[in-house]
Amino acid sequence: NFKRISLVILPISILNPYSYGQKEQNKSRPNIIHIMTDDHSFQTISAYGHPLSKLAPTPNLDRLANEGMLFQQAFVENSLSTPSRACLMTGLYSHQNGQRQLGAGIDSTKTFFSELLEQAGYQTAVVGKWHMQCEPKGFDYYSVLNDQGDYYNPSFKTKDSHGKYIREEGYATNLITTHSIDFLENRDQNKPFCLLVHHKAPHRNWMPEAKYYDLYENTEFPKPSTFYDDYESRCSAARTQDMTIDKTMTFIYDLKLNELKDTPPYNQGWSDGGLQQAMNQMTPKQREAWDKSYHARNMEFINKMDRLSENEILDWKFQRYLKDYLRCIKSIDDEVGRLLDYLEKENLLDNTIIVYTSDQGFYMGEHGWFDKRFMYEESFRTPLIVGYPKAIKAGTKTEALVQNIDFAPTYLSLAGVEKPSEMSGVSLERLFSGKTPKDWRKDLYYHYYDYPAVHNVRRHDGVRTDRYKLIHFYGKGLMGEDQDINCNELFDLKEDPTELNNLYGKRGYENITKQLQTTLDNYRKNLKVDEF
Ligand code: SGN
Ligand code: CA
Repeated sequence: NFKRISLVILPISILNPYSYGQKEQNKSRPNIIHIMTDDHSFQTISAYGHPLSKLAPTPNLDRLANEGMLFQQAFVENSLSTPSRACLMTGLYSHQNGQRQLGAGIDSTKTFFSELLEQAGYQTAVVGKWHMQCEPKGFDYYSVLNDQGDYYNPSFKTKDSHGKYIREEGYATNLITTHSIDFLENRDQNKPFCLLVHHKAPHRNWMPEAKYYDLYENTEFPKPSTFYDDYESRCSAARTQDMTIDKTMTFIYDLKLNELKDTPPYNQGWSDGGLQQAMNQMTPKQREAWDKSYHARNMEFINKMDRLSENEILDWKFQRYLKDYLRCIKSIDDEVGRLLDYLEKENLLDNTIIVYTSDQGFYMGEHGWFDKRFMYEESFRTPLIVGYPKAIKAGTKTEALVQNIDFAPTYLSLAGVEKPSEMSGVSLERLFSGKTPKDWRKDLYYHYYDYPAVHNVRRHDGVRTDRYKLIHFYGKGLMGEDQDINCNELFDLKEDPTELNNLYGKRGYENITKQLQTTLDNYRKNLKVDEF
């Protein structure tokens, strides 16, 4: 062991100004905590100031933002779970790391930043959702969920469980936090650590924790201004998706009307068995608590359902969706608070960088939708809050364009490890002062590939600058009535922040279109993108 450590430490001590011994060096290298939720929209974090979050505040996330830095233009490269996780681990775009689609692809021969940190003497761990179709790589400790994981009594696989998933009693958000704190309690205190806390919540089907079943029950959440979008002026992709609250969201699985489980046509949805399965997995006590809150209100709606107009039903669906989603967020916020309190108690806050983000954004009814995938703002963007008192002043905000391929380079540079030359992302450390360097990137590249697939979102790539966005939808129509598509959208985000007005091909936009097309062409060429 000694041999391995000394071999690897040598080049680092050359890079590192603190060459006065391993122990001292470990004190100066920061600990890293990367908290990543699943599908958390920036609209539902009060630090971002969206009207929704005023009704459902997130005090602990706000505390992190107030004491640290709020990124107001943070994005993903491919708005989906496993692709986003592959970007995180490798610092590479999807076509470079292989994970283009949800269900397959990761090129596990690519270097994960966790491997480099481990080699550099960090103690590394991942807890919660891993999801990629490869074993966690570069971790001293892991405790990961089976695939998407379950909200109630989920199963975890650890390094010691020999490939077996073992069920644990409790609620996912709490268990993931508890395992994270357990790792910290039992860590080797002579080493810096890097801990990835990957929550399952608030992923579909948004099952809250018992103490919050009744929270927001009397709150009326405002609908976004684009809720009744008719997709006029957009490419056909916006119309042919399958992710509306109106048509796609199901009464049983998504909206928890378990009482309809034997009632056609409500019980014909492909996913509705999912609620049964989740409820069967509850202990009798958990089940009792669930029914105590949900049964009466479910019946109240079911009994009047036939008399309600389509619009009234849609209103009810929206409110039920928002309530359950935001209840899940409340637990996330509590548990981030619990972790922060632990770090404070252990005097770890000063020398730990704490990052809060999501694997992508989510639609809270914008354009009539839930889910993600599109390059439109709500799913392209992701929340990003960074606390790091050593380098970041309290209350800093930045508008710099950043992307999830930047995490790996950031963590490596914080640890004093040189970034492998093939990594596409760049370290965010240069932004911590709050000033954006003149040579910071001026645009971002996006590419979504998961079609044909659930939710029926067409393949597309595109670029975004501070102000404009160009999207190109492409590919053969392979589902239902889908046509082959080759269609562009251009948005002026300053004049049209909700992206309703496609300016592509309109008079007066020739120059900006040309500029953006050149930027897009350059990305495709330089990154060797092989389909578009
Ligand atoms: C599941 C969900 C989808 C969701 C994908 C991807 N269906 O398939 O609604 O888009 O995950 O989500 S469900 O019926 O199983 O809930 S991701 O966050 O993992 O990318
Ligand atoms: Ca996700």
